[in-house]
Amino acid sequence: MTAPVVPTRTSADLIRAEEPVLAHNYHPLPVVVASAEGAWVRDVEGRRYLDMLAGYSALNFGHRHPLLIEAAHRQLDRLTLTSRAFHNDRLAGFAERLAALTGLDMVLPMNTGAEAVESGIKVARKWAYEVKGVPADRATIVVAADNFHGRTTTIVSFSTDETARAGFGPFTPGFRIVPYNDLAALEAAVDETTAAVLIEPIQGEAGVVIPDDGYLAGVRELTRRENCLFVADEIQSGLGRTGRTLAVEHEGVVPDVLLLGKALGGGIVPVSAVVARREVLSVLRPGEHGSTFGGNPLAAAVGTAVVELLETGEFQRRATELGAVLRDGLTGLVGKGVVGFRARGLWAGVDVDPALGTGREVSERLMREGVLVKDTHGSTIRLAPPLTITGEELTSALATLEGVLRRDS
Ligand code: IF1
Repeated sequence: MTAPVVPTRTSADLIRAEEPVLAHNYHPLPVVVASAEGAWVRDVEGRRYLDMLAGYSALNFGHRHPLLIEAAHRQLDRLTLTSRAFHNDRLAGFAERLAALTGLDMVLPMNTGAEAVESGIKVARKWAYEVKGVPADRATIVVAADNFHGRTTTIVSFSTDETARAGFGPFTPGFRIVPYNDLAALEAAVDETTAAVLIEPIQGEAGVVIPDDGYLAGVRELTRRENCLFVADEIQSGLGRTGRTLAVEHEGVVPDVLLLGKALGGGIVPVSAVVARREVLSVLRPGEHGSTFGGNPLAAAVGTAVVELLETGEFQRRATELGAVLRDGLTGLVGKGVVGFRARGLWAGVDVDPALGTGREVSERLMREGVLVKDTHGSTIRLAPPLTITGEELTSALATLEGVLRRDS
């Protein structure tokens, strides 16, 4: 008795099938990806698209980088999970290589970016009570308006995006919000209760907002002077995206606490980490924090392979060199449908003339032309291709963008 031939469901079938059974917390573009390699994905019908989003920078090394897939396969055939109730033979190597890559001392391995942010908040508060001497439960953390640090209840407690907050209260106290890129406002908000300043070195979701030169150095100097922690959320800006291993390197700044995620897992498994000075992470003692999957051997094996890729400097160089192509291409589009852009390395927020459509409408037009991007807010689209993209692929994507922005399209 041969199994009945079930026709493979089309993209349209699969999109329809999701509707009654999948929570509607996203409004995806109408493309159903079935396979991918490098900077290219294919939908169910075999159509190819150039991926200019790269999983919001989780795919810095492209889809299924061979060295990362090999590391994953090798580990899958040996050991995948032990919990931290026992040691495993991959974690020490991962922590050593990641600490060395970042110039900091200790690693707290977690899974998602939000978990790294939450862990960073807990550690900063504990440091404030035990090291700085802030009275119990009085610690404050200063954050920037228009921030994006994840979706947990505590994290949206300090979001300024009503869509991310509405309906999820009551909220976690202890956070002060100041305008981004404003050192005077930051100075006014920091006082003897301040445990940390938590900021993105470049604000991703806000539309790739790059602070003035000197802002990050100013935050570093202020937090040192006021004896509070500089916590840099590099979950999206880090790991090669801006042309350096970390975006803070553009100002020669070393934070006290670094939050990493997304590309740290190579686009294969969720891997995140809090990396910090010894004095900070030493406040954690057994039983005070943890995670079932944090530091698991599969994550550590893939994370180690990611660090090895970054140690070569190849991806940082590519992001710098191709970032110049991106910047030049976007400069050429100003006045031709682009009203402005911000770019660093292979990362750009492109403000499209609203008369030509919303970011979503431009994203849909690009999709129909075989290029995948994601809008952020209003008429801004984000460009963040894999750092493995070729110059020809990047130039082709820019030409496609120029085409869809022509009024006649
Ligand atoms: C979604 C946005 C980007 C992040 C920074 C922490 C996290 C993120 C700087 C949390 C995650 C993701 C979340 C994802 C889409 C994407 C995103 F549009 F939501 F805002 F990239 F800009 N810090 N960003 O960018 O990491 O827990 O997701 O692993 O929620 O739709 P996570």
